[in-house]
Amino acid sequence: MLVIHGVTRSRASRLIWLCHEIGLDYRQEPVIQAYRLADPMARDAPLNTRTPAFLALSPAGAIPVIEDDGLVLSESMACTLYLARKHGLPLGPADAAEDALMMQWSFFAATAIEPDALTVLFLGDSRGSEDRALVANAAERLMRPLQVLEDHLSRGGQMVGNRFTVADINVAEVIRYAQGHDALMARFPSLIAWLQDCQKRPAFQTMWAMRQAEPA
Ligand SMILES: N[C@@H](CCC(=O)N[C@@H](CS)C(=O)NCC(=O)O)C(=O)O
Repeated sequence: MLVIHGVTRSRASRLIWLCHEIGLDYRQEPVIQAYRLADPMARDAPLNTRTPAFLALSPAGAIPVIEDDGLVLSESMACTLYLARKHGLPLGPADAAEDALMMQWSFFAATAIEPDALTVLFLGDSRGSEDRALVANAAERLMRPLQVLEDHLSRGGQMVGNRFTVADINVAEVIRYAQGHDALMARFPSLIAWLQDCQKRPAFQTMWAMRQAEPA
């Protein structure tokens, strides 16, 4: 059976959402981020990203990691793209061209959007003037890539193939990090409508309930 290492309050959320879309059985090992623990090396510390047994699986010390039929794989989007391709339509690609487009949009989200979107997520509620400047700069840099998504979604409605796919999951989970910045998101009506549709899906709701059930 597929094993997902990582708590749901992490990028493992992408994999969990995908598994529930596909109806794929999995076992979750709740490895937690070391930075969320006071002493990750303490004897009674929960399994975390600095635990030697986990580092043996993932030398980079990052979640999520999957084990599937002897394959050990890290990088959340490599995992979602692999699982979607393995389990096929409709979440996975119909052909090489769709596969390429799914990778294109996933890499675009991970490289052009995710770092600044995470700044918005982590510092968005901060009152400090330095943090507010960082958020303002991040929001400014996000304008261009978000406009690319806005233009794309206003033409087709979905990321790839006029249907909901792994590309929607990968991109939606990145955009979620910036979703709380109302002034930014209000500029992109097609993007926000698409995101809301993605998040209404039962599989997303299942993943979200799992996340909320975990300690913050
Ligand atoms: N690009 C990687 C990033 C992985 C990553 O940074 N994961 C975070 C949690 S979402 C982590 O494990 N941090 C561990 C730590 O800082 O201790 C991916 O998409 O999987």
